Amino acid sequence: MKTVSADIASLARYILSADCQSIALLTGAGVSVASGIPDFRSPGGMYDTLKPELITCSPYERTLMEQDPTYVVSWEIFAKNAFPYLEVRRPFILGTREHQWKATIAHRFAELLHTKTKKLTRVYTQNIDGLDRQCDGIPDEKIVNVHGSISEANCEGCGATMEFGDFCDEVSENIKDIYKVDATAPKHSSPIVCRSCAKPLIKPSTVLFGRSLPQEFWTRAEEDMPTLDLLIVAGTSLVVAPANSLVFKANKNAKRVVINLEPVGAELGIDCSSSDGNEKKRDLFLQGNCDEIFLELVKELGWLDDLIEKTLPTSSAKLVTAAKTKK
Ligand code: CNA
Repeated sequence: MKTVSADIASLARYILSADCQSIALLTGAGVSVASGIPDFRSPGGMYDTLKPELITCSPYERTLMEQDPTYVVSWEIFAKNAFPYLEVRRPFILGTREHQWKATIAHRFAELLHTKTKKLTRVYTQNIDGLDRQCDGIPDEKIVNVHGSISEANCEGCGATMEFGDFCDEVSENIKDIYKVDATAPKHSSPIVCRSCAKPLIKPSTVLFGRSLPQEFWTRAEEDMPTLDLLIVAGTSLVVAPANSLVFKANKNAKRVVINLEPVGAELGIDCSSSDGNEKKRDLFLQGNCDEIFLELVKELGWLDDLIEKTLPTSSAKLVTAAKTKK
């Protein structure tokens, strides 16, 4: 059986080969975990740590969230009560204003892919943290924010936008801190109303469960998937539709690589079994931590010196320094 290192080496050869001209990434919360932002579904992730008993809501809404934590980010609850979403997301919103999180090795891999090879067709990110856009080397149009962005705010009712800094001030002054880290937060939450329609439906411009994806997702997928040579799926449980549909929208000749802590996508037709040295197998599963696997891949591609430690989160920077020292 071949090792993960051998599989990474063969992936690097494929990326650099003439057969591979168009590469897309479908990323999820796992690529940002190294920056300090937890994912949804892992132990210690948002669903695991959700405490419905602390949230401002009705007993019925609390029961819904206890039964299924995805309700906290659903349109079904938000339309009636914006507090569960805003209270749970308060630290993420305010931390984004403070530029608290840095792009990881996975994000920098996408940037290097573009600057070094020009083969990066698109990054489809399900993440809302904006870390892809910290990578100045990736042109804006190469990034599709499939589920929107936390660093912009708009009204779910009338669509009016609110300046992000103003929105953050309102969150800071009106929304209680259920995590008990901000002593200046109010004890009780009060509504943030839209300055245009006066409804309490202002929130970050993210896509709630039950709402439509941006048109850009459909247009770009239709453009990109028929001619794709490689789809790299990283740090996602692949359970959220329709973002996960890219794995079967990619044309049949496109190779698919999954980089994740655990096998994912079996029900979508992804084969995460071992490649056993068969380079012709369509799907390749590289099991492990995104930072570590992408670092190995960057090394194989000969781009290690292009990773700049000061741009990375501390833990990622340490990995890079150790790899450079070993060279
Ligand atoms: P998810 O369902 O929480 O799945 C994350 C996946 O990544 C799991 O399969 C984990 O095993 C895996 N994983 C976690 N850490 C690592 C790691 N270090 N290395 C490799 N794999 C890892 O999250 P998805 O992204 O699949 O779900 C889509 C949701 C999550 C989107 O709507 C996002 O907006 C939402 N989300 C975004 C962020 C963010 O913007 N950073 C954070 C949390 C959730």
